[in-house]
Amino acid sequence: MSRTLIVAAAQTGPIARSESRAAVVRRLLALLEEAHGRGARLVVFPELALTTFFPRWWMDDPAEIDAWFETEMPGPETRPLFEAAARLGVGFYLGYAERVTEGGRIRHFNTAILVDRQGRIAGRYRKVHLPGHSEYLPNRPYQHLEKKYFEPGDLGFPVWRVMDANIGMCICNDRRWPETYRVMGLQDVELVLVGYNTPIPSVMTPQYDHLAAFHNHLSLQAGAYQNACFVVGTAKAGKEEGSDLLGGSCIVAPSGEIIAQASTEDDEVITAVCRLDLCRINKGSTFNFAAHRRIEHYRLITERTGAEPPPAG
Ligand code: CDT
Repeated sequence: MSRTLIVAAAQTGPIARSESRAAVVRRLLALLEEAHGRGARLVVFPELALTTFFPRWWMDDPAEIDAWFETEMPGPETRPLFEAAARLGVGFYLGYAERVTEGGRIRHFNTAILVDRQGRIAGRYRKVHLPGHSEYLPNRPYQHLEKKYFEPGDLGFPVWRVMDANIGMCICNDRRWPETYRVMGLQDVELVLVGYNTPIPSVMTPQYDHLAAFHNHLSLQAGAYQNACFVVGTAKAGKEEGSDLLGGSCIVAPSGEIIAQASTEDDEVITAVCRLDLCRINKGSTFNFAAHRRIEHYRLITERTGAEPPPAG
């Protein structure tokens, strides 16, 4: 029997610094209800979906920093999302800043959770590829301080069997790295969920600002095609606290084709009917890993982090 899942990307427009968690959750609830009304059974919200993209600001005061983080999930402000998931029978992906005490120490992660249709947390992912910098950069319109406020994720790239599908998660900059998708591809992933905040101008590569939308779709489409899976990319978009955030939320098929795309930089729901068995076309042919991968030639990928030129000839 063919498996079909209607999936939604619930893009948000900008979130103001002053906007309360309760107000943001009301916006997310409206998007969840709209997605449900359009038949969606899984909704993908952005990275750091509960607040403005706070890594753009330098902060020293630990209390000021911690105010951006959630210490419980669900907490009092986010519980209505979980209740709506259970009431409507709609799962969701939610990105947020996670502050947790583990092994006797306080830890900060850029995290996403997968909530199932019963309103239970079925999966947790912590962002592995943190972009930006940890020191203050002068003469910039804003900072990108993810390396200051978060530590790299420690959970790898798991894939969960939920909602009758193999589902994996990653966050924003992770989508630019082929390793992200391939580790999930090796767990037979069928649906990769990604939330993002992509500031323009980029602190890292202002030379490529005019290509930001192209590089976003290039990465999502390549990940989907090369691993024969659907990819759902959801932006926080628009002008947020003076900083432009890329939109372009989209849903990509295992063929690499974009099958739904946002047309605004505001709160917007897009949906697509995902026939999960389409993943089997390339999982059983061009990208049949068991038949074609040559891992004896891939050792450098896990043995070497940075590029080294060949010895001079
Ligand atoms: N949030 C996030 O990961 N943004 C990065 C911007 C990188 S430039 C410092 C992205 O890949 O979109």
